[in-house]
Amino acid sequence: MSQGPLSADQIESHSRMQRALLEDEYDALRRTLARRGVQIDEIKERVASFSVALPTWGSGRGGTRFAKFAIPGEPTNIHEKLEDCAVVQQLCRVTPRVSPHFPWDKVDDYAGLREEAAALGLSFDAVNSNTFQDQPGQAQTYATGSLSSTVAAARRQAVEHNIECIEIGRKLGSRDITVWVGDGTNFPGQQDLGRSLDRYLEATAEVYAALPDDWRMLLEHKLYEPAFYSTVISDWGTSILAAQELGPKAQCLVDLGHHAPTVNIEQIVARLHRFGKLGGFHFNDSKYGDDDLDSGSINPHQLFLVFNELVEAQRSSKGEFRPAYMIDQSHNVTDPIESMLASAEAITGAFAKALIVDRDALHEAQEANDAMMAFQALRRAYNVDVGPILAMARFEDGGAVDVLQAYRDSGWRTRKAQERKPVGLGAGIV
Ligand SMILES: [Mn+2]
Repeated sequence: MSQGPLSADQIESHSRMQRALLEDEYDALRRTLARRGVQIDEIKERVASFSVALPTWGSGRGGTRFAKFAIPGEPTNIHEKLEDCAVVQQLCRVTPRVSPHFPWDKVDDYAGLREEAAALGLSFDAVNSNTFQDQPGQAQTYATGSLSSTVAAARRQAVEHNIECIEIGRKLGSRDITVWVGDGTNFPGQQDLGRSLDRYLEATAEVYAALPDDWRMLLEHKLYEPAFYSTVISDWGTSILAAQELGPKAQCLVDLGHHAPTVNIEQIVARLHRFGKLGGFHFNDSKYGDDDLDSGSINPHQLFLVFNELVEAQRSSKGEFRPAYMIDQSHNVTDPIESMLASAEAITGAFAKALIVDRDALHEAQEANDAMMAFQALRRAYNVDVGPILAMARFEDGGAVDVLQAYRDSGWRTRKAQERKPVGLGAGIV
């Protein structure tokens, strides 16, 4: 195992104190689940092999467009972000990959960065391009859009940036590029709704043509923000049509928060899978129209229902089933490491609950049109406290039984506050 940033001895001694209680709870749950014909060790093994990527930008404090409140010791560059992601991985054991964002995470030596990550126990997941903001010295502005801009030179620049991200990703060992554009309009009539999509498709096809054979392009849709009247890739319908037109290496990425309120997102997962276009999922939560709150903090039941569809999708998968899972949220008021730890726990917990669902009972009730018993098959699994399964899987892999307490006791942030330079005042989204 690679050396994590925290003391392994300290984590182990921390977990040792809780071991007796954990074993007692795990055995009690073993008996409960066995009565339902569920073998707890099988669930634990599936949980142990589950993983979700961390976004490099998630390790820093985010903000709204009004303000960002930095905390002492937060990371200031990709090297420090990797360190913090490694702390999360060392404690929770389900986040072994990081998803970088360019140009935010640009360095001169990507082979070196890959080695640096490996030494911390991390590898790289999907690369993310950024054509939703201008960078210092950039020739063209994205004020009129990027891949769909009416300005040919801006489209060209956006295409070249995406191709550069693919090249960087190859050096980092990535196999996916996630493309989200902020393109859209704020006024009816501002742009032609048909022609803007044409321009997007034409430009994106050039990026698609640059994909290596074993790569995927993940199209991420978003209903609104930063554009407030229309966005070019607004919903899963537009996304799947674009992915179908681009080709088999283009798939759709569903961000939990990128839909109109009350949209049935688990159904979107099922639909995309049906047509072989489910490429990935970004986890977060929302209360109103945002996509920034911590996973499972507002609607854990929805998270469970999403995983119920993902488990169904995996069971009915015809080929390789490897959706790119990533946490994508903005940590505005917490220590980002704590939010990522708690979110990883919530996401893995929803997955574990979905695994506990009695699929035979569910499918039988569905076939018999027994609505109540079908619902109860889900409800019975949702009501299980899977905490001991997650903790046992972590513990057996050298992680912490109580991730938040172990993190706080490590004094990591206090130490980093003395070592790292202050981030300073700032504004803006993550
Ligand atoms: Mn996202």
